[in-house]
Amino acid sequence: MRASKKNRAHSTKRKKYIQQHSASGLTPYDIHVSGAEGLYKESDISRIINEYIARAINHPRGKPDTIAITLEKLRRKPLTISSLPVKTINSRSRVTAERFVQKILVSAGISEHAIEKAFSIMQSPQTLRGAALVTKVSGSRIDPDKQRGVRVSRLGITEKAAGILSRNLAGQKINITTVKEAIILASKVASSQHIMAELCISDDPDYTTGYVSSRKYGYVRIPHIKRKRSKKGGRVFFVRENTDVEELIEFLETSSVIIIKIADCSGVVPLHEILDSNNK
Ligand code: PML
Repeated sequence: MRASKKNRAHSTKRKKYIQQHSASGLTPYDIHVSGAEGLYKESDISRIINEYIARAINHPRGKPDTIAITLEKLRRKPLTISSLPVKTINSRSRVTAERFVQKILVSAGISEHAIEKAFSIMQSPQTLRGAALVTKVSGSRIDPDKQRGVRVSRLGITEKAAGILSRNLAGQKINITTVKEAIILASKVASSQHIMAELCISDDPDYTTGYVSSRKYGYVRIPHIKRKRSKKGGRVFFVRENTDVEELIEFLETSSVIIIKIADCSGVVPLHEILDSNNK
């Protein structure tokens, strides 16, 4: 599901784009409101569509003008993976949150320059619909469509694994859709050998917890990573310098991946324990 609204500041450019391309679908001049993905059994489809529509209509980023829903039959069996272990760091302000992000990413092999680049992408007023790909040392942005980024698609979780994940998250009082979907996405992303780490800051103005994820340290939730009411945010995937971009985009956008096994979900963990954990 993709929900968007017209960007009134670009209405002339938007009209021109629609004339030249198509009347439906998203133009680069629309504002992203919300999106959701999943792999589901046929019998669950109508329930899920209703849930997605309710979510799009009630999103804190505003009322959408367009909600696009696409259904696709899977042609191949999905690749099966385990979820990343989940922990929360005890950041109490934006300053400590950014410092923790910096420390974890540097320990995961990301250069300070690449981290600065990631923060500057997320500060941009134009929220990306997808993720930016940034090389881990030189900090170059290498995804081809800078307005769109790369969309992680075709990802899901089995019913059994979803039940275990929900129970584990409930134990930490964080059993909400936002967290579950972020863990599923981060686990697919981390399963690519091209990607060293991910930084995510929600673009939801009411949601101020982000995360840093990697195979090395797992999914680390970072409270207070942004100011309340800010609509800025996004995702950056830090990739190896010699990444085959086409191959990576093909994996992220079109290979189906499903979580069948759930890793530990700890509560609040101090930075030194996270850095000592090294799951690799
Ligand atoms: C999003 O809005 O999709 C990002 C969600 C980040 C969730 C972080 C967490 O609380 O674990």
